[in-house]
This record gives sequence, structure tokens and C-alpha cells, in this order.
Amino acid sequence: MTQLPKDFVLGAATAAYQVEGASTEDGKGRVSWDAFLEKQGRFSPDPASDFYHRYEEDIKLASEYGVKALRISIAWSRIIPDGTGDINEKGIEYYRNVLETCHKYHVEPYVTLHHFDTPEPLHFAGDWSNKDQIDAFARFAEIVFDQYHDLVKYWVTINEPIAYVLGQYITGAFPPGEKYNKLKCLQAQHNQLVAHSRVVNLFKEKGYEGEIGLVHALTQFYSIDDKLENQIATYKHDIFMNGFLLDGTFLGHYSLEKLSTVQQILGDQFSNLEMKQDELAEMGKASQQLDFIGINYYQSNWIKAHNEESLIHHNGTGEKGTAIFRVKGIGEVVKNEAIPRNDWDWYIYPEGLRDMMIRIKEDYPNYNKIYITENGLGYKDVLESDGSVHDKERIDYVKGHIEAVEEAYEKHDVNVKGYFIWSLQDMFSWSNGYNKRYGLFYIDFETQKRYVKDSAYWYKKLSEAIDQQQ
Ligand code: BGP
Repeated sequence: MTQLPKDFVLGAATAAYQVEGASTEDGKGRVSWDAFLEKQGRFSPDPASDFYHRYEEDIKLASEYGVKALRISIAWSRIIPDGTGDINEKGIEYYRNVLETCHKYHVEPYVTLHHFDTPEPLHFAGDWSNKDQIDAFARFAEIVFDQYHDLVKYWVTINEPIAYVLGQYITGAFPPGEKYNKLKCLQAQHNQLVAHSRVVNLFKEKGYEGEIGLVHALTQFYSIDDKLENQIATYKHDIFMNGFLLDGTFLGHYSLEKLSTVQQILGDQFSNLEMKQDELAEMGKASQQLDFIGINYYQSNWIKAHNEESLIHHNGTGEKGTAIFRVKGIGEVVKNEAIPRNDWDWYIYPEGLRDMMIRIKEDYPNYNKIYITENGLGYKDVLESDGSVHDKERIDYVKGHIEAVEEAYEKHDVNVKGYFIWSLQDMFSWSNGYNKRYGLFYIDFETQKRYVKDSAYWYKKLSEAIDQQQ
């Protein structure tokens, strides 16, 4: 059933705000999303999957279905409610309980420090576009390392630097809902790399045991045809979304190729992009000490040039065919009828994952090792009257992507060490609400009862096959 080696980590991923619920309980502070969602009035982050109260049930389910590792995030606003002030002992205690429960069930925790949930006061002060957030984040990270270094071996600094700020400043689907602000988006990308680097260097200087990495959302981009202008647009698109961050992560600086493209994209605004020498020094140091890179891969996109006015429509309802993405001077995501896509217009193309892994290996030989830290299918699952959920589409999706991972490992010698399905259980999706389900376990959000999907049975078999490898 598998080519993957015995030590390959088969896991599942989650994020605090999407599963915990209890968003005002036990002293938790507000985050970037709270006011934004209240204003939208579409859906609430409570009770989500009620993981705050049901974590033991979910971790036990994970262990029963072959999930060997669980990616969680620690909500900064539970540990330091306003982001910079006093520590909340209830928050400290909660995550200690969660982590101890993981060990009780032999599920290895992989812990992310920032997964889209900046404490509200920092968010209102500019979030990652404000460099003051870097010091605050480093303080939070140090507190968390001191508290849990005995329980956590694998740390992730930041989840998806691009996805958070693309949603915030380009598509407007994330708070504060700004659109087409390329400068802010790039500034916040850079600032996140500096924050990540500070935390990596701190982790290494203080000599904590364990490994630390960064998780990138990497979408693979292909030109829709051979026309030169479309190839150039694809190249620019890639640098804006992937290349700038990958250079910063692995080289610790931005190559001239990336900078000149960013300069083209920003035009006159380029001189306002603030990248200081000491920040680049911090990044250079961190790039040499990074233990692993996490890839979150969901889809590939096909691109053509776009030099007219920008227009974006975020398909957050699952009405297939409604997504529009055109950004002046970067490119347009075009429809490609040859490739299947889900109801949210996300293209299903496992080859893109393989290509991305090979690119990282070739372009950045110091990449060390890769985990696929998120991959999965958003789907409108149906709970049958007998409690079963037949999610064949999800099994096919995951199988296809695992095969792409195997190909990268076997044929292209990519050092890939694990795969985390997104997600362990159904949960709240940031800009899509509750009908976009990803879990191995179905949740009836009214009753909070868990049901085992067909994909969970399949995943368990895969896990057993990996265990049986030599
Ligand atoms: C990633 C995030 C996750 C998760 C996933 C699915 O970008 O790290 O938190 O939400 O995407 O995305 P969505 O919920 O928008 O379908």
C-alpha cells in the first residue's frame, strides 16, 4: 500500500481558533478575528469543535485511527490575553493538559506559535505590518518554550506567512479586510520572516532541545499557455506568493532576481518597503539553523497576465465557479477546465505538490527536511442516518497527494519526513464557516458528537502499512 519508510510521520493538523471554541473562557483575550466576524455576522468561532473541553476525546480518536502526530497551535491570547501584558495561568495550565494528554495516547505534538490569531490590541496596532509585534512575539515564544520544552519536541514559529497577509491586505477575506494593498502585504511578509528568525535564533541560543521550523502555504503556479507575457506573469505571481518568502527563509536574504521583481510589482512604492540591515542579519543567522520546513499544499493555479484594474471575489460559500482573482501587475488566476476543482474553486492537482517539493530541494539545498504540514480536501460531507460518512472524494484526494509525496521521496530523493492531513476533525474555516469540512472525523456542530468518516478507516490502514515497512 505504501513506499513510505517506517519512520515516516503520519499525522493530522488543527489550529487553536478553528477547533477550541471557548473564545471568552478562562481569561482568553480577543484576537484579530473576533470583531471582524461579529461585524460580518455570518458565523461565530464558538463553539467550533469544542476542543477546549473535548480534547481528550479527539486525541484518543486520533490514536485509535493511526494518527501518530497532532499539529496544534497555542493561542497567544490564552497565554498573554492582550498580547504584551500579564500571563494567564489558566491558559498555561490548559495547554499543559492538552500536551500531557497527547503523550498519554502516544500522539506526538507538533506545536505552532502563530496560526492566524494575533491578539486584538496588536492586530489593531497593525498586526505583522507593525514591526513592534516582533518583540511581543519573541517574548510570547520564550514564555511558551520555558513552559513546555519538556513536552514538545517539534515547534513551528508561524503558520503560512503568505496566507494570513494575503487574506488581510489583498483579498480582504481576513481581518482587517483590506484589498489590493501590495506594499502592506510584502511588508508584513518580511516582518513575519524577521519575527520567525528572531524566535529560531532565540530557541537555538537558549539551547532548548528539539527542532524548530516554519510552515509555508505553497501554491504551485503554471502559465496557462506558452505566451511570453503569461509566463512572465506566472513568474511574478510566484515571487509575490512563494519566492520572496522562500528566499528569505532559506537564504536569509532576498536575491536580486526576487528584489527586482518586487520592485516591478510595487513601482514607486518600492522605496517604502522597509528591510533593515540588522533584520537581514537575523534572517541570515536563522536560515542556517532551521531544522525543517513545513509545506501546506492544497492546490495549483493557472495564471495569465493582468494589467487592468484589480478584481477579487472570494468564493467563501462553496458556489462553484464564482471565484475571481485578478491583481493588476501580478496576474490573473484563470479557469482551467481540464483540471478538477472543489466547490470553493480549489484545483485538485497532486503533481503540483511533487513539483513544489522538487523545486525546494533544487533551489535551496540547505532545506534540511520537509514535512507536509497540511493537505486535505474541503467538502460538503453528508452524515448518513446510520452515522457513516462516505467521503470517497477525500480518500482519492489524499491518496493522490500521498503518491506525489512518495514520488518525490523515491524518484527525486527529496527528504520528506511526514504528512499531516488537514484536518483531524471538522472545524471552523476562517472565511468559509462550517460547511467546508476537512476532518477525518465528522462533527455534528449542534450536539458536538463525533462520527468516523470512511477516510479515517482508510487513514488507519495507511498508518498500519507504514508501521509494517522494514
Ligand atoms: C490553511 C490554514 C488552515 C486551514 C486551511 C484550509 O491556509 O493554515 O488554518 O484553514 O488552510 O483553508 P480553508 O479553511 O480556507 O478552506
